[in-house]
Order: sequence, then C-alpha cells, then structure tokens
Amino acid sequence: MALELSDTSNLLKSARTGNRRSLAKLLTAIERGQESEITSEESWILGVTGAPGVGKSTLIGRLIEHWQSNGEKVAILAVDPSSPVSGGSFLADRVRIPQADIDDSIFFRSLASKNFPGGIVPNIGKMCQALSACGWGRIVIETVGSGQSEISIVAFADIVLLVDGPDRGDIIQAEKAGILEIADSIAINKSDIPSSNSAIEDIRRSLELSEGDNRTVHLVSAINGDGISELISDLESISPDPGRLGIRNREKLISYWVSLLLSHEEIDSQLVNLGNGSITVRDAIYSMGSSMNFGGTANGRNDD
Ligand SMILES: Nc1nc2c(ncn2[C@@H]2O[C@H](COP(=O)(O)OP(=O)(O)OP(=O)(O)O)[C@@H](O)[C@H]2O)c(=O)[nH]1
Ligand SMILES: [Mg+2]
Repeated sequence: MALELSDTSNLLKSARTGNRRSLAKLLTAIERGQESEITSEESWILGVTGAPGVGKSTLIGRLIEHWQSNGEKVAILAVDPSSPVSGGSFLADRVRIPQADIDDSIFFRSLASKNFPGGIVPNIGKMCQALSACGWGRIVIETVGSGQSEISIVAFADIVLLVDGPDRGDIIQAEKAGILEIADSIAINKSDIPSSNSAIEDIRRSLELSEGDNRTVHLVSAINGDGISELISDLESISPDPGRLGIRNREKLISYWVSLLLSHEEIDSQLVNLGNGSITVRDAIYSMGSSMNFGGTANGRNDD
C-alpha cells in the first residue's frame, strides 16, 4: 500500500533522530517514487565506478576507515552489488555484517537497477538528499561501470572516481562507454600484484597522452593501503571541471526524465495503443507529458 506524504514526513522525523529502521523505510518509499518533502543539507557525494572485481568495494572500505577516524558518517549506496545482502566486501572482507548494520557511523544500502526498466535507479538523487538530511555527510554510490545506465547513476555524484585494475582491456571498455570522460579521478588498483606494474605504467601513459588531460592517475593497492592517502587528498580537494559538470547535468536531466516517463501510470496503456497503431509516439508523449507528476515545485527544490 502506498504511503502518504505525512507517513514519509514521520519517517524522516524519526530517521533524523538516528533511527536506522525509519531511514531504511524512508529510502524504500523514495525509491518506489513516494513523494517526500526533504530540504537539502550539505553533503558530499562520491560516485565510484569500474569494471567488476577491480576492487571498488575494498577501496571504498579504505575511504570509510579514513572518514571514520575523522569522526565522519558514511552512507554507501551499492547499485547491483555482486553480494546483494551484505556490505561484506567493504572493509577489505574483514567484516561480513548484515546490510545497513555495519556500524553506527556507516549505513549500507543495496539497490537493484534490474527492478526498474532501463537500468535506471529512479530517485537516487532524492535518496541522497534524504541521507544528507539525516546527517550522512559522506555518501558513496558504488556501481559496476560498463555502460550508459552507470553513467546516469554516477551523474548524481559531486565527484566521480573510476577504479580499474591492471588489465588494459577494462580501461578501454570504460573509455568506450564514456565513463572515462565523466571521471574526475582515476585509480588503478592492485598495484601490489608484482606483474601489474608494467601494465599500470602503460595505462598511465596512454591516459596522460590523450587530450592533454590533467587528471591524476593514482596507483593504489586497496589491500595494503599504498597510495590511498594521496588518492583521498585528491578526491577531497578536486573540483570537477565545467565540461564534466555539464555532461553530468545532462545525464541527470535525462535519467530524471526517463524515470518520470517509465513510472507514468499511462505507460502500459500507451504502449498498447502504440502497438495497435491507434496513436503515434508523439501522441503518447503529449498525453503523458500533460499529466506528468514532477514531484516538486518549479524551482526544482525536490528535483535534484
Ligand atoms: N591483490 C589485490 N587484490 C585486491 C585489491 N583490492 C581488492 N582486491 C581483491 O579483488 C577482489 C574483488 O574485490 P571487490 O572489492 O569486491 O571488487 P569490486 O570491484 O567491488 O567487485 P564488484 O562489486 O563485484 O564489481 C577481492 O577478492 C578483493 O580481495 C588489491 O589492491 N590488491
Ligand atoms: Mg563491489
């Protein structure tokens, strides 16, 4: 049964006092498209993407350790994690604890894009707003980077980190998918594997050569900690260049628009009408557009 706006307000009130159960319910409600009135608070959102198995979760575990030691709270949204019911890969496999219950200063939530058409996680921007309103100042979105839907997910981050392993093939994939273009920082992980050094140097050289890029390519080992503090200082100090921000804003706009369209109550009937030829695509768009629920005010308060 759909929750009323007043229910989400109550959940927000309770989540703000530190009630994790209420926060989890609130995120579920937002994920399902429930309206919520959440005022943005300051937060810092990091998007971490990269091919399967390159060590994203292990690396995020390192970042978590760092922020925890500074007394900061970190929320992780893992999109399509390979281990769906646990945050176990975080903290370098040293802990395997149930979802959303790792530690008072860590909140973990997995999200499945396959539950939604188009591979888009609807309302991820609003979920981040809810987390920040509840005091989660650091938010990390982890997603397996292999295509367009990952770009639209990490577009909601303030800073995007592309993680890769010492396999040249993976970075070529990321390059092709346009993920390299939107990344503010690049980390080549697993530098501890002796044979990786030459491969990593190759990747570094080829990335530096392309278009006079001034981004730093970090060589790190999430397992033994090499290069991690330099990576963290880079992540905390860089600001995305206007070109990358432009691409990300475009992706935000597209993914918000597509999620509105795909969650529209008329979508199924319009598809049937299209199928039997009684309307055109243009008719369908006009019909749905005229009754779209934008979930906020024209000033975009709830739309980011
Ligand atoms: N040698 C070495 N292994 C690592 C390093 N970082 C991670 N691994 C290992 O690589 C494997 C995958 O690590 P994950 O952190 O789960 O990788 P991931 O990119 O999050 O994987 P997916 O979420 O499935 O895409 C695990 O066995 C890790 O222990 C590293 O720096 N060096
Ligand atoms: Mg992972």
